[in-house]
Amino acid sequence: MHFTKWHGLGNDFILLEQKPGFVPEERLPDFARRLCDRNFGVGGDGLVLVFQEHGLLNMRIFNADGSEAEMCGNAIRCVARYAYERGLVSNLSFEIKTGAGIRVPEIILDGEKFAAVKVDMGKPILSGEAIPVNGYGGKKVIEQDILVDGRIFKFTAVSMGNPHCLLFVNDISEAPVKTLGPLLERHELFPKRTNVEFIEVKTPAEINLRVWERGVGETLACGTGTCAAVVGGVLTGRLDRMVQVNLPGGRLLVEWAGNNHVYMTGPAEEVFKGRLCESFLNK
Ligand code: ZDR
Repeated sequence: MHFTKWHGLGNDFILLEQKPGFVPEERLPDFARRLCDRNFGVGGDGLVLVFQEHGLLNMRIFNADGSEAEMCGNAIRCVARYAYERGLVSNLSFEIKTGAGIRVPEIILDGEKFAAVKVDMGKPILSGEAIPVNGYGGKKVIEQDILVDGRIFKFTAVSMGNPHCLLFVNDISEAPVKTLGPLLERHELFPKRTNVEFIEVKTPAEINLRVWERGVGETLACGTGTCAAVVGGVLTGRLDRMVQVNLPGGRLLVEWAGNNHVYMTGPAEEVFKGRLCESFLNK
């Protein structure tokens, strides 16, 4: 079975063009976990399945721990470039069905050459019960208190199809990503667990961001988290609607436009091609 390896700003994925039934559905999480293992497998932050169904391009994303996420901003740029370069689509802009609904990437060219992918990431979800965050009903969750590790922090919650807990900090280099991240990921307020973003505002048009990803750990970049951070920054009066986001793995541009859709622009890179061994597949 052939696979390709991709990354979006160092957030890396194993991409398989396979219909989900290639291994029994109940074995998919374990398969993803084994494949993402950097010592016993190929290695990656996630496994992405790409397949056509009912005439529509689909993607499913599994985290390194085997859990399935609804959506992934960095992976969808990789899937879009894959689909474009492999001729699975014929236009520069097309629909991809994700666990969070349809998203619309657009391939940006520089002359003939690939330059970037701009993705219509849809509308942010702000209602507590939809994100989901326990105890807020249909209300927004903005600058609320959360007790973790014996201290109270202010957090804002936003879903971009997957849940994000946003913390604004003074200095990103000192942010307790590896200690608070896992505690917040599994905090009782978040019934589906959560991704956690630590955000330093440099100017209203530029932020630095580090992420603790649900089901993965600290990664070099997070597409949906970047979008959520800009939405949270606008809602709390910190940011403009067009923001440059600096992540450990590089830079993304995010705009929360007047039509309430969030647009994310960034790179997608193919790194290598490989073939899975039968023994690994059948284990
Ligand atoms: C953060 C992420 N890599 C992206 O680029 O959007 C998404 C991966 C899925 C995430 N870990 C989750 O929601 O469980």
